[in-house]
Amino acid sequence: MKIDRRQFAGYSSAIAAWGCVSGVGQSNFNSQQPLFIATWKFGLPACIRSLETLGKTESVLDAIEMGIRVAEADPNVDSVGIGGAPNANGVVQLDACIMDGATHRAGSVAALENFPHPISVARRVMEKTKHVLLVGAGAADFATEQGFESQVLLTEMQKRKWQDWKTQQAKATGPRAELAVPTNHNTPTNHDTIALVGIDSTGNIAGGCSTSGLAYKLPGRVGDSPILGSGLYVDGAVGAAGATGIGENVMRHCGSFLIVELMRSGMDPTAACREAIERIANTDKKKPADLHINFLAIDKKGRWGAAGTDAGYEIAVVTPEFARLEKPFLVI
Ligand code: SD4
Repeated sequence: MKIDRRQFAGYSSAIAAWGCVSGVGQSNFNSQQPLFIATWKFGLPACIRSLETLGKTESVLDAIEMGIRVAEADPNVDSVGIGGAPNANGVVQLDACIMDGATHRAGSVAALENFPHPISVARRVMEKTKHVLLVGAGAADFATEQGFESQVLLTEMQKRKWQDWKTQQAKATGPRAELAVPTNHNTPTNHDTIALVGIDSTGNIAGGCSTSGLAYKLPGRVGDSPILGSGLYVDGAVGAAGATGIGENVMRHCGSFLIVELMRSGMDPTAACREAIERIANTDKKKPADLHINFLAIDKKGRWGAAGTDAGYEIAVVTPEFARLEKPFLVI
């Protein structure tokens, strides 16, 4: 894609002028312009970085990677990268994936320890190996070989919260896994996984997802986020979808793949996200509100949409003309 540099400078200042405006729902979009959307409030600076990166390198994959790195680098985003929530043993294990719609190339890492930017390691898996997914110590060895620098990811704040959880845990009964559910849904902060998908002005689509996973998960547990088709799926001929929420409720249904297939059959992005949630709820015989699953999607036409079961769920939408947070369709 080609963005005139002066025009791009104009785009950036337009975004600065718009700031964050609350909006509702999805809409049609001029497919001649790039578009990035991401989960949660912290998706906004990430998507802005994506748009800026696209203006510089003209690569939608670069845009996805650099956008997600913004959330990974922020210690106040407490479920992604540095400052992410640890597992039951107090160790931060990160999951991420990246996927290119045109080629279906993809890379993932899971249960990666001590590397703050799993999205970049995932991209290296895609570009430098014949594999798609590396996990645990193998993923960490690969990251070291590739020159990524390791660092301590557990912040003092997260350590204190984990210690409090351990104290409560000692008093509780029942299987540990039952207690390993996020405590942050429906809270004002709603810090969760970042799923970020985007399209450039020539219709190239890509996406990525990055998370520390469910707080206090069993060590070695991997959720939906690095699993292609679950936490993320991109098909250049159709669109892209991503997820946040309780991964087990997404990955048993290949949630993101399902949404892309629903869009292929003609649904718009919001309708596809709603249908996926309703189908999962029906199959599981549960109320949607009990599932804690939230989706977003874009299609090849440049339309975007989202639906979720958590009242606090919001998405960031960034184009050269505006940058804002939107309230997705709530399915309860
Ligand atoms: C997971 N889906 O590991 C991720 C985490 C998340 O709300 O989004 N939590 O299950």
